[in-house]
Amino acid sequence: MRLLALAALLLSQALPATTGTTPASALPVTTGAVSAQASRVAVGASPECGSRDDVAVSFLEPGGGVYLLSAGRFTRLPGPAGGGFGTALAMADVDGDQCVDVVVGAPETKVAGKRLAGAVYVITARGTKRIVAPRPRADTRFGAAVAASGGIVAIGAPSEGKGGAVYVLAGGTLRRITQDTPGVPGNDEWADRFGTTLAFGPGGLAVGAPLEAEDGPGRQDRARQRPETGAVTVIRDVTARKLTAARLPTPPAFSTATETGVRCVHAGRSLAWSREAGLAVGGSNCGQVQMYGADLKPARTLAHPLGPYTGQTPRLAASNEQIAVLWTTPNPQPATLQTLGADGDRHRTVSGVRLTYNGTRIVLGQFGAVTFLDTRTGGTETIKAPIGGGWDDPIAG
Ligand SMILES: [Ca+2]
Ligand SMILES: [Ca+2]
Ligand SMILES: [Ca+2]
Repeated sequence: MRLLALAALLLSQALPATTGTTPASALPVTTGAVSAQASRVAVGASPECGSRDDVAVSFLEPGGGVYLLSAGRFTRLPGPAGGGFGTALAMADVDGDQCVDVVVGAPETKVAGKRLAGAVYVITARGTKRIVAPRPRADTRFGAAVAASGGIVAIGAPSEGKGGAVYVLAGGTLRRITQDTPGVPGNDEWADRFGTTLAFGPGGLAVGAPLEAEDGPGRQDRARQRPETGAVTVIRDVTARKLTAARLPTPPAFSTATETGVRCVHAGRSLAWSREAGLAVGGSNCGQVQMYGADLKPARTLAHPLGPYTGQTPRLAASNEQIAVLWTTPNPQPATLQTLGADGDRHRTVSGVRLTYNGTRIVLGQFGAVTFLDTRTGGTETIKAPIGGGWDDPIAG
């Protein structure tokens, strides 16, 4: 992965407002400047971008912020204080300059007087672009999830409207997608939380709706009696004029209770999608992850090596070649890291609560430190965080 030049982040210039034609299904992007304090510095030629691997780490405590960890050093990224800035993170080359950019969700941001309307910041070498919903509304939590692939940014607003929405930023336009959008299966029902999780992969964009109830066709807005099975929808091409999408088959353990009486709920609470290793869907309450193949049919089911820990949602990450599952316990340390790749499964005992891939390394975030694990050699390197941080701060690489 070619990565963002550290110095480039210190630019405070905002990008010009995006212009261009607006398809009928799209809405114009709202832009605005972020109050970055740093002055302009020489960026130099773009070869700097590819010289080292960077990771974005959030510290959600008051006075925290989002930091770029580059060559063992943390540098704070420009951004507002508060507003949940850093609740969600993604890294990709959004503006196409060959340097990886950082996408930061701030779902608690007040926008136009609307509390918890939410905002997303795209931080590039040229500056920062702020994105908000075209019609900001209170309590929608725009930016609670973000994902990025190439020049496309997906933004979850899981509390918007009835069942939640996903916005797709591509080519300067912002497109709103719900379960009622033509081509998307299912119904936009109350509190589905569509857009809670997002993952781009070889087959499109996977969207988690972990509070979806498995209650048959039609709307069940008023009589919600079925368990919250959760659902994952794959939208094949989010830029297509007419969308096509499929809902993943419900994992078996989410439809019926196991012999111990445990039933999984909230499929799609965690998501990761690898080009080679498949699509991984995590739920709650039973310690299971369901894998899906390239055909989106169920493949393997993975189980927590220490048993069905109630309340623990397996954390997931993907590289092109591997899926990583972080099985946590209530303790909360240590955890078991399971990796799935062409050379089979591996289990390792680690300290970590969040994880991401950075090339062939897995990056584990925990209280006060970040650990790099080389998946080929098993070697680790732990770097102390600049501030204490919390147990569950987001990380992206
Ligand atoms: Ca870029
Ligand atoms: Ca639904
Ligand atoms: Ca339903």
